[in-house]
Amino acid sequence: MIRSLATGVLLAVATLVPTTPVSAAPVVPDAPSAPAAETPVSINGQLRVCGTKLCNQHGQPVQLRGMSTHGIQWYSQCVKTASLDALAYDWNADILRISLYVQEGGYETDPRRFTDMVHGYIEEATRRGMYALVDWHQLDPGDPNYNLSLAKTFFTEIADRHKNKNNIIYDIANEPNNVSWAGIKSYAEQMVPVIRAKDPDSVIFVGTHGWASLGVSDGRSEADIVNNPVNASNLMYTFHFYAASHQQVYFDALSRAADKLPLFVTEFGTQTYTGDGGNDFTWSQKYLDFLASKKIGWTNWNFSDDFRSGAVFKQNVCAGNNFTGTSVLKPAGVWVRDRIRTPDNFRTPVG
Ligand code: IDC
Repeated sequence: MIRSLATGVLLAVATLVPTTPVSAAPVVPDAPSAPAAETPVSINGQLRVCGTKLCNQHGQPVQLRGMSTHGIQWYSQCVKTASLDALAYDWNADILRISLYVQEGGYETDPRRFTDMVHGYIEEATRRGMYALVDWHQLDPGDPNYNLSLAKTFFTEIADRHKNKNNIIYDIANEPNNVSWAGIKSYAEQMVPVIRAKDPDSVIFVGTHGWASLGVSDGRSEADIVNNPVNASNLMYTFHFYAASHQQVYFDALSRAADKLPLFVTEFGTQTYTGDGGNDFTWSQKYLDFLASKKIGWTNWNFSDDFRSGAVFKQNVCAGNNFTGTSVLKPAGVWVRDRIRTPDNFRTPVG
């Protein structure tokens, strides 16, 4: 990623950060005399959808790369000062996906508490110059309309509180399943105006049918969306893949859709769709090369120390305060950290 360094002072700050004992203080001192270090948000500013791409404040397509939290009702211990410092300054991530489950002990059990957690994580991402992707992680039941009134309440408050920030992206449905594309479209057309009433220039994501497979897992395809898109601007459709399970079939859908629909990969794993099992780094690399070539952004599942192979940290790492380097990582974590760390080319216009 960037944080290209304009001065020796900034170079010193940046080189020290990963090895300095973690503190709660902002890494970049708030000193008006010193130029601010560059961050993904300071370079790119407010994003907007332009054609099928996500563009920065200068109208240039950008690819954002980062991590998704695990469900914050389970793994909030992995989302703290030291781990977020590692994500921003050691992994050099551009974006943090904040995964708010609705069911399974999530939002519906205590809306106030979970909304406040999301507010807090947004502030932490913002402080570190990362984009904050607010993920309404509906999953079971799969029809997002089931949670419509909860979603309206939640997003109204989130959008109202953070409308003056330039780094918020709203994902209104993680993985719709057992619901038709028409049902998702109807949900989206009710939710988009709710968010835009508070935050008019925001980018909004919506999950696609068949667990964000562009319909493939339902025996459908991206044609459902292409022929009947959500009636809203500044909107992207999400696609998820788990490389060891999905291989060629999902890859083909992704490649067909990439030039037709604005896409963002809000979840992927190098293993199977259980988030566990062996890694298929060959297929994973093939997907990531394709996403890079199309400047399609992604967040990997997930930034936790869950026992599964797709949780990047070894078990019990989150109990401590050391999250930097590779010794704390499982193989999937080592692999994805390397791929997030490769430099961004935010300043390189594409044709
Ligand atoms: C998994 C979690 C696991 C949890 C399960 C059910 O890793 O701890 O018990 O969800 O909630 C998805 C989902 C995501 C899944 C992930 C891995 O969006 O919630 O996480 N996955 O199975 N889609 C495809 C894979």
